[in-house]
Amino acid sequence: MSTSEENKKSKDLASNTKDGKGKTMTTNQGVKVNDTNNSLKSGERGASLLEDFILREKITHFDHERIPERIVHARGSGAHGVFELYESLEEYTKAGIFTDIKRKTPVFVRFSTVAGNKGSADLARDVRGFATKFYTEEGIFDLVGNNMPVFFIQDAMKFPDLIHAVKPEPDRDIPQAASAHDTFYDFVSHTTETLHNHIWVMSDRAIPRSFRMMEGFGIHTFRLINAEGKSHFVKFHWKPLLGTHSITWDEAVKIHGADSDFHRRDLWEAIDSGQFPEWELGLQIIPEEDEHKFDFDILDPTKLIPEEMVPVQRIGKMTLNRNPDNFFAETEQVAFHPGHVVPGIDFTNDPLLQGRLFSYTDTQLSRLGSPNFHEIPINRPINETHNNQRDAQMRMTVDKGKSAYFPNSIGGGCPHLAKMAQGGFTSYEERIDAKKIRSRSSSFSDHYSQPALFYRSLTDWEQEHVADAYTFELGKCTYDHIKERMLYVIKQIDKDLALKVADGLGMKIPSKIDQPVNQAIGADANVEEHQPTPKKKYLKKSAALSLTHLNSDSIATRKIAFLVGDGFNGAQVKKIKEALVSKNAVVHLVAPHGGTVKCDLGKEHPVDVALLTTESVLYDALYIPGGAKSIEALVKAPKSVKFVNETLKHCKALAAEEDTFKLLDKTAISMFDKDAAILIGKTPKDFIKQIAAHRNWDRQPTAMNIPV
Ligand code: HDE
Repeated sequence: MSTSEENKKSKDLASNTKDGKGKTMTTNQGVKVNDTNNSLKSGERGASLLEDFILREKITHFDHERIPERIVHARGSGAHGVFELYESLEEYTKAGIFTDIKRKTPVFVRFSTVAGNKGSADLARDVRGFATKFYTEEGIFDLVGNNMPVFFIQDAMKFPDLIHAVKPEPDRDIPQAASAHDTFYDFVSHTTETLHNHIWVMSDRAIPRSFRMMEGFGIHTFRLINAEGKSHFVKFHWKPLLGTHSITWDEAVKIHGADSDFHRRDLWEAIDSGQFPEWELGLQIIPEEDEHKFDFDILDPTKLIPEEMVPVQRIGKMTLNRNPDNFFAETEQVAFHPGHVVPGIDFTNDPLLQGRLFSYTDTQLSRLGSPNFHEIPINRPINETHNNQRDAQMRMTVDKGKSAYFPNSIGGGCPHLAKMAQGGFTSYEERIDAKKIRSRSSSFSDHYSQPALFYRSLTDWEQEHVADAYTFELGKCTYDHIKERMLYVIKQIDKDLALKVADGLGMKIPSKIDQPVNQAIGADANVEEHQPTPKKKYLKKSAALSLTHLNSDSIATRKIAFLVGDGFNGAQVKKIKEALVSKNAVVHLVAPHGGTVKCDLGKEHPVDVALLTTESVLYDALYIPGGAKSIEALVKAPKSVKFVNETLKHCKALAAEEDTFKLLDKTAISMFDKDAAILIGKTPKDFIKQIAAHRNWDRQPTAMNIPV
């Protein structure tokens, strides 16, 4: 049975899917069309006639093809899939997706960047959205998360300020999809609650190798409610089975030019080739009684719960196994909402989550144009829906009957209310006894302990990348007072980090700054007063915060370039290629010219891509087979030296045969201890091990000095 046959949502979408193959062209009114190339005119060279309904329909539809792009997360890529549960969580929740292990719940996932426009480059330094729509038998559950476990702000009221600060500056509309500019750092330096999410953005998490190799987080604390009505707090995590991997900033900048659709293409090609990306869903479950046992407030979305304090239980697996049929109909029109929950899942009072519960319907009204957006095929649930909501623009459903109100007798009292036994939604009866107040809880005021924990938990090379990122971003700012404020607040996270950044900027860290450090929580509030001094250190390090924590020895879908010229050693290429392809890696023959390339056995091989039209940054590893003539040809193609040097600079796996030194001697290889930098004449097994490790960061100190 094919994937789409067994997936209830794919079956449901099929009723709205059209294919024009073998069909006659018609107007939207069903009239057959004989000519779609010429408008109706008064004579061959005469004026066009208004009565031409075929022209009018074609142009009118075209004129209205665009809808407003998402105000944030405009750039995105989606895929269909399925979620399967490992074991029932009945003890904690009555939600069918978390209790019925026989189900294959259809999902649609959309990954995105946040700040850039719809056509912006994929490799911007940015948070990634990771939004999952579960089409459950009890209705839609949307888990609308990010690839970082915390958010910039604590209260929804600050969201427009945050986004206005990071988006292009309003007078000149630059920079596109970049946080490295004055308005963003003006905001961040005045709003210290941002610093935790911000340091994640300075880390390599903000430049993932692939959507398929990043974690996802629900961020807010939610509730699970069991059949007895008992609540547990929960945090949601997605753990990628390919491990977590990132690229370097130098690669990101170059990928912008070489292939600005890098992540979109990567996701599409992996699914298209049958290499389905997989994530395990992990839960951190916290009993109600433990709400106040932490050194931070679990309702504060700028805080994570270290996995060492509450372990992540992996409860099921999501597999993305089908590309969309139509980008607009599916990926663009999909409408997520953190308020789409099913019985067994409920909200907490996290003030950011509460604000989101309003925003997501509101935004669909301007983006999709009608409260009937739930009828768009990608958005409609797989179970039946019935209520007395009626009409509005683009209503698709033909509701029968006279009564559109409740209670009624004319309609036999229908649709009738779900009794509890039939699984109706009942909100968790949280006890509330409080004064109405516009303020921020002082339990949210510790803004430095967790960014410090994050930085302490990184490896040396990760820390180095963080320092470089701060230096780059602040280096792009033009106001000195903004940079000084930033240096001051970075010092509160980690003094050595601030010193490195100050050094890179050629500035000094000020010992104090004029205005209160946090103006965001209220005009007269100085959050410094609430800061724990020294910073809290409930954990020395949290291993789970480093990218190195989630490893995989798989090289599936890794792209490996074979640099070849005419006369390459055919036997060597065959052996290495077979070994890599058997592990589901993707091998490309990259040659100084297009067409075909001849090996020393006289056989012609199709060139996958000519050197001129590709770049090393699009690959995960490089192999150079022997063959005197081939090496001669590569030496004559100067881009091959750049290709090798960049592979070295970005600390990627590099294997070559003994007789390739005529080329290698022209590269930066002499800067390294050769055995550490390159595998010469080694077995495919060694190469595979290095590719799986993703990068050899021990090379980094020397690699930084390669001038490419
Ligand atoms: Fe969103 N966010 N957000 N956000 N968000 C949107 O909804 C908003 C927040 C996230 O692929 C918008 O349909 C407010 C946190 C993702 O379609 C909008 C606040 C998290 C996506 C909106 C937040 C997210 C969005 C724009 C603060 C991680 C893309 C288009 C109160 C947990 C979903 C849309 C997709 C999209 C508002 C904060 C994740 C405007 C007001 C925290 C992944 O409604």
